Parts: sequence; structure tokens; C-alpha cells
Amino acid sequence: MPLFRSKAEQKVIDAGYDPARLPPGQYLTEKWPVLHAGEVPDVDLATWDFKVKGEVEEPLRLTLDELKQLPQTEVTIDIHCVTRWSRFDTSFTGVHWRDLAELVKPKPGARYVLAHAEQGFTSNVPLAALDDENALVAWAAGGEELTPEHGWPLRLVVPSKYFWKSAKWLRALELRTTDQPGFWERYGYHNEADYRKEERYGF
Ligand SMILES: Nc1nc2c(c(=O)[nH]1)N[C@H]1C(S)=C(S)[C@@H](COP(=O)(O)O)O[C@H]1N2
Ligand SMILES: [Mo]
Repeated sequence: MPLFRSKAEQKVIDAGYDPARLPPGQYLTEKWPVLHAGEVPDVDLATWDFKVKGEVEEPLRLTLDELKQLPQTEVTIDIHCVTRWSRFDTSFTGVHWRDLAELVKPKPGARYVLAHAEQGFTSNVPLAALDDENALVAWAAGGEELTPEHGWPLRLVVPSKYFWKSAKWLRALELRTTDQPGFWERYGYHNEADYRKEERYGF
């Protein structure tokens, strides 16, 4: 037993969780805060599509209904926002990258992914982060369709990174041979965003 528990750790213990689950510098919240730049976009499903493009043998374009026909995966993950709140046990339902990869067949040189969302928002991750057991493109959270604020109709979920990498209002995954910083990364956020290492800001 450590001699000293921070208030943040004590709150995790009081809530009945192992304090080791809380990454450094984070505190537990029971709520699910909403965070993004700009406005919640108006999305019209009649024209909406989701694409996987770039370094793939078979580029993919799907409607939401078509996406929901693919094998579904449900995962329960902890969310860690760079602004220091963490939310435990959020479940997401969607399609795992491995099931999309089977369809698009990534080219051997594909190493990075640039996620494209509405209004030009982007976020970048190594392709390996999408191979993670719990990474999804998700349309539901907590068993309910995503709300507009949380990214309806589709968001990325990358559980190994701070939550800013998990682009809401996702429209495309672009596979690339080279990395390219996304929206928050250009703004000064850390390119890697590993919350276990507190990779918050790039400077
Ligand atoms: N399209 C888009 N996705 C985004 C953002 C954004 O500004 N635009 N912000 C990111 C940030 S900083 C966080 S912390 C999470 C917040 O997701 P939530 O609002 O569902 O909690 O969304 C991420 N995805
Ligand atoms: Mo964030």
C-alpha cells in the first residue's frame, strides 16, 4: 500500500475500482463530457457514406446500413481525455478494423491511418493502433445509437490513445505509407498520445 493516495486515486477506490486503472494525471468522472472543436454537424444519411481509401487493394464505400451488415463487435473500454477526465467501462458497438481490413486488403506499405471526419477534422494513428483488440468504427455506445454530440452516426474508437484520436462524425479512414498530423496534433497535441506515458502535448 502506498503511504499517500491522491484525491483522484481515492475517488477511484471509493467508486469500487482498482486505482491502477487510472492513468497518471487523470481523474474519474461518472458523466460523459462532450468535447470537440466547432459545431455538431448536420448529417444527412441520404448522402452520408463511409470510405476506406488510400493504400488499399480494394477501396470501400459503404452506407450506414451496409456497414451495419458487417460482422459486429462490442467492446468495453476506458476513455481518457487529455483534459484529464477518465470514464471507465464505456461500451461501444461497431465494426472492428480487422473486419474492414479483410474487405479492403491493406497494401504492404500501409503503416499509418488518417481518419477524416465532417468539417475537415482529422486525426492520425499508426495502423497498429487499429489492429488493437478493442479498436472500432462505432455507431452505438452503451447499447444505444450514438447521440449527435458523441459522433452520430459513426465515430472512431481507439482505446490505446487519448480520446482526441477517436474522431467523431467519421467519414473515412485513409491508409498511408507516411504519417500526417491530424487536427489536434497540428494544434500542438502529442503525435503518439499514449495516456500511460502522459503524452499530452508535443512541446
Ligand atoms: N470530429 C471531431 N472528433 C473529435 C473531436 C473534434 O474536435 N472533432 N475532438 C476529440 C476530443 S479532443 C475528444 S476528448 C473526444 C471527445 O468525445 P466525446 O465528446 O464523445 O466525449 O472526441 C474527439 N473527437
Ligand atoms: Mo480531448
